[in-house]
Parts: sequence; C-alpha cells; structure tokens
Amino acid sequence: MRKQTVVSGVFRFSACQAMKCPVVGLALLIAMAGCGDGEKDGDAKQPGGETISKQREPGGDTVPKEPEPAAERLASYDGPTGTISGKVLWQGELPEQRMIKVERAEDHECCGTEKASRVLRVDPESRGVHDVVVSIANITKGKPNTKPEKVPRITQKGCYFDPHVLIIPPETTVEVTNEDGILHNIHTVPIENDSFNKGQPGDVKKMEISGGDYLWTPEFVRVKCDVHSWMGAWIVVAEHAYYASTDEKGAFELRDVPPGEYTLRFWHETVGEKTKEVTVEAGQEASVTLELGEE
Ligand SMILES: [Cu+2]
Repeated sequence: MRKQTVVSGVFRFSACQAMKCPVVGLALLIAMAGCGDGEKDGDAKQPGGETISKQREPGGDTVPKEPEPAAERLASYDGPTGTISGKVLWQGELPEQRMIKVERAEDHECCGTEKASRVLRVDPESRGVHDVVVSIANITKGKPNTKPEKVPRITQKGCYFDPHVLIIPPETTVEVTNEDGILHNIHTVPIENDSFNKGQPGDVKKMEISGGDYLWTPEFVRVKCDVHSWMGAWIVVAEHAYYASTDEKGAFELRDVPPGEYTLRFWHETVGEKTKEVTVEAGQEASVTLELGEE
C-alpha cells in the first residue's frame, strides 16, 4: 500500500528502522551451516541476541537527501543526444581498509574470521571510487525509465551482497539469491517505501522483493543483513533513467542525454553529496572527473 507520509530528516530514518523489524527475530531462530551447499544443520543455534543488537549499520553515516522533486516521468524526447562519461577518483592518502570480525563461529567456514568493509572501496591503482551514484539532477526530458528485461538480482555470496549498489526504476521486483548455504537476512530500510525484512536460510536459494509492494517510489533504500553487520547494499529506486553507479575503477556513463546544461549529482554513502556542472552537446561525449577524499 502506498503511503504519503512526509516527515523529514534523520529521525524518520531511525524511527522506520525501529518500527519495521518484527520478522527478523523469527528468522534468526533458524541457523544454518556450511558454505554453498544449502544443507540444514541439525545443531542449529539461535544467534546470540547480544551479538545482533551490537551490530552496526552496514552503511556509512550519510543519509541521502530526498530525491530531487523532478517529475516521475520525463517529457519524451526524440532528438539528438550526447553522452556524459566520467570518473570519480580519490585524491590524497588512500583510505584504510576496515576489517570486521565475524562473530558467529558457525559462519567462519563460509565467511572467514574477518571481512573487509565494502562501505568505501577505492582501487589503489586507478584511485577510482566504487559505488558512487551519479544522476542528472535537473533533467526534464529524455528517455523513459523502463524496467530492465531481466529481473535485477542481488546475490549473497561469500557473505557479501553483490552488487553493492543496484539501480532500478520504481515498481521493479528484485530477486535475491543466497549462494552461501548459511542464514542471511534481507532487511531494507526505506523512508518512503515499505520495509522488506525476511530471513533467508541457506536452503532458500531465491527470494523476491516485490517492486509494487516495497520499491514503488524513488528513494535510496539501504539494504542490510541483520545476521552479518558488514553486509550492506543500496537499492536506488531511480526517478528517471539518468542514473548510474561507478564501477571498480570509478568510471560511469550516462547515455542518450538531450543537449543542455545539467547539474550532475554524486552520492556516496560515506562521502555524502557533491555536484558538478556539465554541458552536453548532440553527438558529443562530455567528460567529467570528480575528486573525492582530502580537500
Ligand atoms: Cu548475512
């Protein structure tokens, strides 16, 4: 059911989390073992409540701002277009890789004893910043925001969500697979959308987050696994088709852009938001480089 509640700020974020987690307790009663085989463990234990409650949010501290108040559907445009391509690069000293201890002994076989945080990933060679969401903030016309032909998927493998950032149009159903054979939990933490919160034991290989029920309005939706504190991802329900995320080299591309002057909006979960102006000309490629890190 669609809600029209409008409350602003970080408090709303926390309140949503507090109110929308009744399912996980039940889900955590089932614990699985092994990695990738999906067999149930006869000695299943309930994960310690204390461990779970101590776990921190998988993402950074930055809560994305509200989506720009652009029209949900852009005016159609059939004229010539250009491309925006670019990179997001880290300047200055490279960030230290944060490691997180795997507390549940039954998960060590699958996850190892510690995991590298994926909240901020910078490629040491290219200095590219992964998982930055790039969008055109002030676009009013262009291609339609059509759903992908193939159902978008988040895979849980090696105790990570992959991809870390998934961009979808509103009302797109997302498939979530578990290749690990241990208990995970898919918990979305939206503001405007409704929260999805279900355990996914090792023998449940596939689940779906219904787009119509849980991902129907544009928003940056945090995804976390309540069993494993380092497991985080973002589902970006995009308000139009001009959204992209940077790859492991920090590169991105926005195609089929009508000529014009635009504000590019960059968002990263720990770095926050930046903007950059760009001019697109028909048949041309506009190149943009954004530097993050030490100012
Ligand atoms: Cu997990």
